[in-house]
Amino acid sequence: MSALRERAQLIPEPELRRGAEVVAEGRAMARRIVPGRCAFLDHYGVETEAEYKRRCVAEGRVMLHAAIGYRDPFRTARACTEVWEALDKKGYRLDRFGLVFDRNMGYPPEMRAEMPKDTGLINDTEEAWHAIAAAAPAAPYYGDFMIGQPASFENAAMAIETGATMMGNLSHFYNYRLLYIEDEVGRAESTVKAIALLGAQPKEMYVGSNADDGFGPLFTDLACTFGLVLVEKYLVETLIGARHATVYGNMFADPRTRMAFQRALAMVGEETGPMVYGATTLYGPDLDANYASLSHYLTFDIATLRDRPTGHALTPIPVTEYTRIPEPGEIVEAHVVANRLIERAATVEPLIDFAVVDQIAEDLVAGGERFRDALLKGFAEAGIDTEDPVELLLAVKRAGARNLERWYGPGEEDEATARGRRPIVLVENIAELEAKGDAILAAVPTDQAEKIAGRGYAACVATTDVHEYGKLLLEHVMRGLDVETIDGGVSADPARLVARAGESGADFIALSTYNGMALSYLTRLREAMVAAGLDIPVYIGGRLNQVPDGSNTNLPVDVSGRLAEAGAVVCGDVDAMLNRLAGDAAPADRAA
Ligand code: B12
Repeated sequence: MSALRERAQLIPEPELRRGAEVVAEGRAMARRIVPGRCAFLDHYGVETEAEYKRRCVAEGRVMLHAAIGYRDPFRTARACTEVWEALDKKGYRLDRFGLVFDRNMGYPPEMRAEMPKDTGLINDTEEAWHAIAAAAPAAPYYGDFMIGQPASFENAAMAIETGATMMGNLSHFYNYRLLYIEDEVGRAESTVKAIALLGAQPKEMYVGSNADDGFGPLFTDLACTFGLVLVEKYLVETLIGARHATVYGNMFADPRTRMAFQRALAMVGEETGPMVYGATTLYGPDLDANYASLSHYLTFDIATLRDRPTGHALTPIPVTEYTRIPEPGEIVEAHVVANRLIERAATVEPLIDFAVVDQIAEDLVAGGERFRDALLKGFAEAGIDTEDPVELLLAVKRAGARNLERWYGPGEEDEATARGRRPIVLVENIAELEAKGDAILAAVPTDQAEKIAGRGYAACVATTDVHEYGKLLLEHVMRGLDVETIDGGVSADPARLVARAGESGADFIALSTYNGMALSYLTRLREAMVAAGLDIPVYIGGRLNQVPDGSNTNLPVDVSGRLAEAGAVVCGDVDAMLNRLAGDAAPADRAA
């Protein structure tokens, strides 16, 4: 979309329910849905996690967060107890658990039985919610597939009634699309209604938003990421009358931007942040190397959280993160590393010049405010009601990261850059991904490159879930080899992907998958291809695993062999596909 001229480009619906009505409905429900208790609140004698966080900041304590979530809620509850007690025995305290829901929890409860399941936690009964709440004296933080999803309201209500006072995850509204369910307007209304419910509670409650789960990973300018946080604070605090708290960290590999983002949040008054997430993209298959990455990012997170507290807890990521969801013992190990680094922190701080990162933080705040103001002004000029939370949320989502940065980025216009603007603070991920793609292209033997380019291929590239980097990398490499790239979508429904590949005359599908559903997705895709009479190769790569049905470990296993049996071309990396494309019979020959 070259420019935003009129409302209908983003909001074609002639009629939308007024946001104020949805907010009123959510607030009214607070008479019926009241805060419950949990082991954490009782153990520390507090009313809310915010109260606890302020107490810890006053004591100079750096708090700690652990992400956890196995399909079986009772196994998850036992694991929470096990982790908390193991650390307690070592004299360490775990302050909060990030309960990692499965995508299945995003669906309205009555649909879940029929919908896909991946590797995460599924609270399928009230007993399950209560078991988690009672498992250990650590604050329960439901941060995935909660607010932002079709079941925002139902899940927020259960979390409130079982003692949670902070919960995620507004940014999921932008790109955490669920398969087989379409209703964006309904999802926006459920999201706003849930936030209004939180805002009307008699206690201080927060909706969290992880900038990295949303558009963060797709911007090239971190000032846009920070700007979207400011847009969300306006939406939640001014339009809905609730409280907003920011999570970030998954996609921040550089300590300068990690510290600067936290200090920028401090500069705009954030003081009860949920957690700073670990630098997960630093992790690879080598566990020893991951220990170094763990210590690296934690050292600087600890320093800035001690120097300029914002209430955020640290998140030590277990070293097995690259491969699969970690075991409880691996979570304990990572926390021992973090606690040891906290003990040594005072020896590091005098060596850090915070002025360097404060300068970046000031740029983020100034650039972010320009982004927010330009977005609200641009939307209003196009006729979008920026005082209506439902309409504003829909417009942000439908504009998408690329357009928002191109239209409202605070950087100077420069058509030589990826988004037509020079980033104020460069997000290294996209640049690194393009460099990775260039390296792959540079390594392709000339004859192979010529063969592929000469074949006039058309590739339909898609992902099964929110993980878009594999797809962006494939598209970059395909374009570099003169292969036409057709956008098959992110979190694409199998039937829709087949229709797209068919109507565009694609020669093959390149599918990237990460959430641990590779086999069930491929099965549905093959069924849709047979039904549509589409007979083209399917190349598949990413994390090719899945939790076997009836599994007693709840841990995913590799399914590469079964994917090949089901007719897919299994690729450990991009080269594997390039070799096949060069080796395979040309598209024309195949059609004959
Ligand atoms: C970045 C990331 C995210 C980001 C994604 C940002 C974005 N918009 O893309 C965010 C934070 C949003 C995210 C969310 C989630 N994530 Co995540 N994520 C990761 C992480 C850290 C990196 C994955 C990545 O993109 N790597 C970059 C790619 C380019 O590198 P690569 O994988 O090495 O790819 C190579 C090959 O695989 C190949 N390739 C990839 N695809 C294809 C396809 C073809 C056809 C070919 C030929 C080659 C190919 O190309 C590359 C070069 O060779 C991994 C852990 C890790 N360190 O790998 C977890 C991970 C994949 N995530 C995981 C999970 C569970 C989730 C969530 C479900 C968590 C939750 N409950 O919310 C959500 C997803 C929700 C949803 N709606 O789908 C798990 C998957 C578990 C499993 N399968 O066993 C992992 C392994 C982390 C973990 N240990 O728990 N995630």
